[in-house]
Amino acid sequence: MLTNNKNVLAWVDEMVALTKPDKVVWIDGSDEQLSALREEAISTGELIRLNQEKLPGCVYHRTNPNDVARVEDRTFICSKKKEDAGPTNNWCDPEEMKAKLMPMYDGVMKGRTMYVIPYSMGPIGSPFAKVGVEVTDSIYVVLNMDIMTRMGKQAFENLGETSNDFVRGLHSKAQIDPENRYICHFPEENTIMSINSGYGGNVLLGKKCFALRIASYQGKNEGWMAEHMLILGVEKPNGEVKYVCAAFPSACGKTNLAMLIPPEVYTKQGYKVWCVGDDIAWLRIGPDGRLWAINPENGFFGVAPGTNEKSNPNALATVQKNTIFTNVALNNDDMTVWWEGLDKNPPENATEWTGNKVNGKEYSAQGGKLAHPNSRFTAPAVNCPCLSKEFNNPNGVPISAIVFGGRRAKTAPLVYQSFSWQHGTFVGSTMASETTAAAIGAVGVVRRDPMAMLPFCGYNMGDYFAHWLEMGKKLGDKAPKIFHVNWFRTDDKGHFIWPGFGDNMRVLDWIINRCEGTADAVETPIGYEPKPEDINISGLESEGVTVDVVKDLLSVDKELWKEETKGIHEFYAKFGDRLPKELNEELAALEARLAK
Ligand code: GTP
Ligand code: SPV
Ligand code: MN
Repeated sequence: MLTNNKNVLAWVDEMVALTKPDKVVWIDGSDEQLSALREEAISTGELIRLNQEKLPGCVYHRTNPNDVARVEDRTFICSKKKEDAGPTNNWCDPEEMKAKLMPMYDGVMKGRTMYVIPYSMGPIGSPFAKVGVEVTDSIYVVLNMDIMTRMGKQAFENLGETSNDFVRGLHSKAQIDPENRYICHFPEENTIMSINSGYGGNVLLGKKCFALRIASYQGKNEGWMAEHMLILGVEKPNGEVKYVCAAFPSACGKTNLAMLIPPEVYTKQGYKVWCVGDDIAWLRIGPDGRLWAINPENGFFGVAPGTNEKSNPNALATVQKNTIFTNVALNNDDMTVWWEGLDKNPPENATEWTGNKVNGKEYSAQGGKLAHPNSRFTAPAVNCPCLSKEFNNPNGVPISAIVFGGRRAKTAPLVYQSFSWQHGTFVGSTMASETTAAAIGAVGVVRRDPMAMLPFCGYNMGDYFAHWLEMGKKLGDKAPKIFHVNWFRTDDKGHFIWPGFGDNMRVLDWIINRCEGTADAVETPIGYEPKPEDINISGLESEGVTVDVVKDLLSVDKELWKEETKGIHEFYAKFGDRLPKELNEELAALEARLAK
């Protein structure tokens, strides 16, 4: 036992009595303990040791093929009142859900070991940080939590003997039965229950379940925000660093933007980009009245496919050691890993993500993909060559700009700025994006995903929008400026027009100049846009990007936008009187500007 906290001890006792493990192991986080667990998992086949010369400390894991992504239709917010979960969440009465789950958890760990994982979201001792305790029957979960959080004894340091301020997380793989898979949140009880999955977002309970669903609810009550945002710093040639948060839906480019390497025209002048976080931001108003952000995580759970030397060299460097690879392909010749988009040489003697061995070129006959589209790496933040020196700063970093974005083939332009915080809240609340492989279900379907939080908001999103407006009022003229970007506009052949990745720096540059008041803008019905010639395209000639192309990327098709407002009306109608009236006013104002 690593703590004297009475509430932790009582809850763990209760979980032991419920799940009846053969053995209980408290995770202190020591190297000896973790290497023993790693060896145990290797001996049972749960993990496969990779080539220790090429990939020191790295291991490989495959989940059950029925268990490869978040399951939004089996994810529940169990608040006492249905209205408090709101129209965008699955809801179930907490007692009813427990009545369903308890028999499933009863004795589920018989013959297994229960691992008790204390962890901190946020640097230990930070005023932003929060403690969680996850009990699980999975070593894979323990080893991932070690990378993704500040895990072990240290997490209990500031909890004291009587505090009840920790998030309880109960996880069991059970039988990995998709029909009985549940990811349930009890925001009013600081509790998460996950069963029948072994996949990332469903089982690393510190991540989406706590740091977004539970924390968003805590943030509303305590006056701060938990957001699905990356945090990056742009260092200018004079050494000054400006921090930006960006919310894009799952698999829409957060990790890539957070680790961006600027194009040569910028590096020559001395610009650098530093990564503070790639997925989640906790934001508070600081003593100076500005908005400050920490990354509550300690590692990256990133999408593997598409990661390569050109698209994201920093991510590739990050995953060369002490990394867990999940559902990528295995090269059996040299025990290394491979995924689509890594290079043009798929291994011939490979095991694909499903566990099937494939030989030669046969793999393409088996659905064409060696790695699952949502295959991932879990890598320690300290590995990242561009990690910000503020990464562990307990007070976080001050935010100048908030950026929203998604995958839109046509409607949304490359970039625009909102007229105000209130208008920016409207822009975020009406975000839409094509769905990706990060969640089970159809891919490529446009859906509303406000602030990229649709699957992650732990309470009524109408109240969430009101909380955003409230935060804006508190921030006043110190509020970050709000922008919207879209890297994913396509031409008539369906190809992306904007080169993206490192070249997104060119858009960040305009954003930062707008925050500093040094860039011009033109007013359009949807917001302020750069003059096409104010996006620096020097060096992009070879990619065929001209001022005319930028002009095209910035065009606003009024007819498409009028269609868009219809969709927004429909979406807003779901919230009834929980929708803040300011947002309907913004919608009416947009319609009036479009009608002019
Ligand atoms: P989650 O971890 O699910 O939250 O995803 P994420 O938002 O961090 O997305 P990530 O950066 O991993 O990118 C997901 C996919 O989008 C990858 O296949 C990338 O190659 C692709 N992508 C990222 N940035 C760009 C870009 O600027 N342009 C284009 N065309 N694709 C991009
Ligand atoms: C996402 O889907 O946004 C992720 C991966 O970051 S997961 O941890 O599975 O949620
Ligand atoms: Mn994410």
